[in-house]
Amino acid sequence: MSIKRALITGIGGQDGPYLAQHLLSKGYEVFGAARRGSSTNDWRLRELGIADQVRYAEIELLEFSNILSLMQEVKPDIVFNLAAQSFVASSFAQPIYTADADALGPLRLLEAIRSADPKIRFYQASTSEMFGKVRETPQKETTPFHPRSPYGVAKLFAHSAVVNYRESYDMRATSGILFNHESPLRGREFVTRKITSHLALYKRGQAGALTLGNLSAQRDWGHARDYVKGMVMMTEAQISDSYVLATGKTRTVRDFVNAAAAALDIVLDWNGEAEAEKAVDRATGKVAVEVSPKFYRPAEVDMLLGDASKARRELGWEPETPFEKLVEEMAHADLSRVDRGLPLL
Ligand code: NAP
Ligand code: G4F
Repeated sequence: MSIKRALITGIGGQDGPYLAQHLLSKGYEVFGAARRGSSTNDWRLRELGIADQVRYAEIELLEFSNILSLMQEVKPDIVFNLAAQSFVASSFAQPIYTADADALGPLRLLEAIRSADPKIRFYQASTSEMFGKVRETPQKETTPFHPRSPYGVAKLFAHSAVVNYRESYDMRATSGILFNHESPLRGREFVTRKITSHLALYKRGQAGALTLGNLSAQRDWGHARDYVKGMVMMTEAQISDSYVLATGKTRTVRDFVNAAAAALDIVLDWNGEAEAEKAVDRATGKVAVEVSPKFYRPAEVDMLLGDASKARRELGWEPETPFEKLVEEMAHADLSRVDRGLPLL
């Protein structure tokens, strides 16, 4: 294998540490790039026990000179661009910042690579959010895009830029169109971890009812640990291309709540519809889950369901973790954190 030095942007997020762990296990040297904050955000790398095995660098997606000097100093063989303002709901409140980071950020990286060393391989974290108001089901690489959020619009620009740089400059740039992937390292603002962390606190009497938005939204949820393997397969392939990674199964937010509650031995009885829908805890008769329009989005992606047969056929990638195992792992990890008195980060 010729590729040895990998640079991961967004190392402090959910996927960065799993990717770093996988690359380290394959013998890569890993540089993790994060933006400067007022404190170090390395709890996920510490949870995986790899904080000392990653070399650190600073990156700000809005700053071209910083990105160019990073390429010149680190001299990576491959760059995985995972950094992004990745929370869809926030992109409605911060559309211009989101476009700068998520659309122009990857473009800055591509330009810096073209200038520093066009042989550097590039992976862009594209997303099923680009399918938005879906034109066909299941969604695959050839499905037309119809983004429904400033985040989806920005990511579609970046995805198109990757294709364009591949075609224009023969660059080894690849785009992974990943459907939702979750884990115990997921940020608490995303619905899955919001559910598991809140229900763990609820189970121990440390929280009241969980308030959610659209319970009927459907997502194709897989495990982040499986998806980072697909990222590496894409970049090690002979030909750079775009690939969908997905499980091929879709579930509602309500299904996720039920699975997480079951993993924590909470039995829920649902009643009502839309904003009046509620889940009552059978053991206590109290409301455990309720709905607030505060968490609705100006435009919703109602249903995502991916077809990863191209990745299966050309890369040999398969998702390994079933939905129930994913939810159980997340719920048990959060309950264990609560029981150990750890802050839920
Ligand atoms: P995440 O947990 O939100 O991590 C994103 C990272 O990007 C964070 O560490 C964040 O740093 C960093 N970042 C944000 N703005 C930045 C900026 N201006 N400059 C430098 N760094 C910045 O996301 P994830 O779940 O790991 O996802 C990784 C990538 O895959 C993202 O690009 C996401 O959009 C994409 N994606 C994710 C999924 C999914 O289901 N997880 C699916 C499809 C695509 P701070 O810690 O400082 O905020
Ligand atoms: O967990 P979510 O915030 O994830 P969303 O919007 O699907 O985006 C995630 O997946 C994308 C891939 O398709 C990534 F590109 C993106 O970066 C991110 O990782 O919301 C999932 C669904 C939505 O339909 C939302 O309306 O859950 C619904 N929902 C219902 N109640 C909620 C809530 N979402 C959040 N965050 N919080 C709620 O209370």
